[in-house]
Amino acid sequence: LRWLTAGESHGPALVATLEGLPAGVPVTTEMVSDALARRRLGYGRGARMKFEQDVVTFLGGVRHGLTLGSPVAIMVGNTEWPKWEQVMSADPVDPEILAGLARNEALTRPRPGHADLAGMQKYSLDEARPILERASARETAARVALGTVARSYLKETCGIELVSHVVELGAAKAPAGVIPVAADEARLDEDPVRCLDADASKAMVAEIDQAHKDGDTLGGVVEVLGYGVPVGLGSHVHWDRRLDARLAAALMGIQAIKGVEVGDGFELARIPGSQAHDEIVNTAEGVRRLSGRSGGTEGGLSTGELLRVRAAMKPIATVPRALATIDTRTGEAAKAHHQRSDVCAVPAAGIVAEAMVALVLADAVAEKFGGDNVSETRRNVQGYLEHLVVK
Ligand code: EPS
Repeated sequence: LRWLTAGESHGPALVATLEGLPAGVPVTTEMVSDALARRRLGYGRGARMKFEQDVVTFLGGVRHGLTLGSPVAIMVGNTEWPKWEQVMSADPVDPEILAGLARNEALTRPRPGHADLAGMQKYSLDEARPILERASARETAARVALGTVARSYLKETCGIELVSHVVELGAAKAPAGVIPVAADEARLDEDPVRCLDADASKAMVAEIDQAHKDGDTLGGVVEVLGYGVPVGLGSHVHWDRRLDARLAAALMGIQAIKGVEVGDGFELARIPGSQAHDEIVNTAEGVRRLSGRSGGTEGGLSTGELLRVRAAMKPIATVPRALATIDTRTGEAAKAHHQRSDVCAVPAAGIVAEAMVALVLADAVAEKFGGDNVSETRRNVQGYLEHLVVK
């Protein structure tokens, strides 16, 4: 698969293209809109989430609800655009008009934790606007749009289902061992922080309320679970073909993610080998692992067990109680610029993480099973599973 997104946070739209999926994958505007609405959920988001809408338009690759096998192109319009039409205009704008716009004020007090300063230095810019517009997590809307197509492909060809939940938010933690199934999705989406445990959810909401009062922001940890992932996606033969490496890169590529774990991750480093691995047994349903510590990958290959990955998000870097920085015009000490921000976007990060996992798995499924129509891919999956040397 090949996929790309383009677009700035306050530009007219985000666009995303995805190439390499077969014909016959069910996808509709409604499916993508619903996925984008899920990304906007979550307690602690800022004002923009309330008034902006994600307007979805398919520009190519889909006809009458099914992919054509040609590149899929999706546009997600920013309803905020009219306010930014001049500031973010592609064509030159009269400098006198720009000078009169408060919105166009040069951003010369780079925010610690953002791409602002290093971006200005690298791209030789005298203000941070051109950097933060693209670095913004607004771009994740485009990834969620593509993730919807990838998910539908996974479900149609392999019966794979993904679900995500919040396991930590600030200092609040969900109890260990709470593992949602796909049928829990509606319940998770109804929870303000997408956490299954009611007490932990309350504690997380209280964390966000406190951070809001303190003029602060919060991060957390999300977990994505993949049900029905067949054995043998990815490969042990080379580092960049390893499924765990591909998942880690994809999750780390989400804005503000600073850590990734596969299965029990860092915890495995702290226990002896006799307790760290998943022993193999034969059961009535065939060969199985007795536990799920590996997160469903061994040696860079999927094992056929539950896929389980986690991503740690740092607190939003636009902190209302602004952090120390410099004014790049004068070099003098200053407070970082702040217009508005989310207190916490961890619940949304779970939805984005689902999309990234879906895109990685779709890539691995397409690579292993090929096919130009979903029915052909499905036959290839079934034939492979029927002929496994050990079942
Ligand atoms: C973002 C800052 C906020 C968020 C935005 C991401 O936007 P603004 O600065 O315009 O208030 O609302 O997220 C989205 C618009 C979105 O759709 O997720 C940032 O700097 O990353």
